[in-house]
Amino acid sequence: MRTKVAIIGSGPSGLLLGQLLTEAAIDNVVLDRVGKDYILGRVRAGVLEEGTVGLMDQAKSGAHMHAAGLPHHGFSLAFDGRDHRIDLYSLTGGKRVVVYGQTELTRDLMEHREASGALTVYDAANVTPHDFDGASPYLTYDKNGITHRLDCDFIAGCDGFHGASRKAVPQGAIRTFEKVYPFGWLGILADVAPVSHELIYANHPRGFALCSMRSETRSRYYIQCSLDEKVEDWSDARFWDELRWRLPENHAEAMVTAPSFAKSIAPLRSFVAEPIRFGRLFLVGDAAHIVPPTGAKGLNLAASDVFYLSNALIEFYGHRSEAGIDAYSQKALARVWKAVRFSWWMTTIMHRFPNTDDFGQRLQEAELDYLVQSPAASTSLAENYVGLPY
Ligand code: FAS
Ligand code: PHB
Repeated sequence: MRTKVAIIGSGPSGLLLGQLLTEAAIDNVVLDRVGKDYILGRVRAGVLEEGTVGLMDQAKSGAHMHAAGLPHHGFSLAFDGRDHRIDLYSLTGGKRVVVYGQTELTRDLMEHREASGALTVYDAANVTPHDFDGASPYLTYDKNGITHRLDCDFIAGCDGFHGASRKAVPQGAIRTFEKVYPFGWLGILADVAPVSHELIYANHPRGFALCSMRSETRSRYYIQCSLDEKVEDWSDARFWDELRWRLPENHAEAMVTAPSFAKSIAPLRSFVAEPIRFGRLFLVGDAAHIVPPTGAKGLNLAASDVFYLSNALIEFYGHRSEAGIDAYSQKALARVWKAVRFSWWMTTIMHRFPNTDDFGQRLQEAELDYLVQSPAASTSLAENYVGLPY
């Protein structure tokens, strides 16, 4: 079998890239090691930058996002027992974010891909990139007991942090940067009205908390937890009590609870691989970088990588120019590192670190005070949160 672009991974990166290439009449095949239901069973991101919204429209997959997504013009930082609203819309000259679950976005892309007739191979085992340092790369994979070969011009490694693509790159050709945080996020979903119509990021002596949502009837809540916590040790009652402790009184009292589902603990890390182009192989999204979810950047960085790579491939097939391909790694990583910085910074000011001394704690408090009292500081937060330009 042959295609122009072989895409490993049917998550947001792979599906969005596949749709943009299909819209540009560039043949592509997406392969994933699991099935659709497993992918749609993962609960992850919830906030889309305008750039991501625009790419969903360009992929002709944005209708449900516009119908069900919630445009948000601001969010609150809660500390010292009260809220401090960050007015994204005013501070950025009219920009906003859209609250829409990654699960729904992935489902929209899957449905539009199916309708387009483009090929997706699910349950493809042992997907392995070959000869990507030459002009005739190919993939092999196992399915139904048979080993298949897929010849292609390019391979897009959209297979996430634990995927095969980055591992296929020779050790000496890649450099990685990593920071692991000494805590995780315990998250739940509950079919109950959110405690506030906007997101609340809370810094409390007991730890960080985040009040988010998926719709006006489905809430998404997180609390910072230690890395040795186990989901089974967290009953709903214990979770709701801890969340209330960490919020200002008005929210704690107003909170409506309901049985939770999708309760899980996610570790937090910052990770970047450099470069992210190796001959005819490109790393995209979580295969190339990971950020702590505090700044809501993970999914949105996957989208900006796809923006750069899809334009580069469209330019190659349209004008036989390799300029975009040659610039992909440098352009994508320049934006990635700014988002890595922002996500690290927001994580350091909003979480309680186990070894922070009194001096460090006062610094964090001063940073928060400065942040909400200085228009310049709030503007910097706002422009990073809505998403820096591509
Ligand atoms: P993904 O990991 O989503 O998709 C990779 C795909 O490749 C998967 O379907 C996988 O099955 C497939 N794959 C892997 N190895 C393969 C192989 N060898 N062969 C074939 N297929 C293979 N971001 C936010 O912005 N906000 C959040 O709140 C947030 N929460 C998160 C919580 C968790 C637990 C995790 C893990 C991530 C979270 N993220 C969050 C980040 C997340 O949204 C990612 O940025 C996003 O999923 C990136 O999309 P992809 O790059 O497509 O990678
Ligand atoms: C979410 O709704 O899952 C979410 C929102 C904002 C974040 C992280 C996660 O910063």
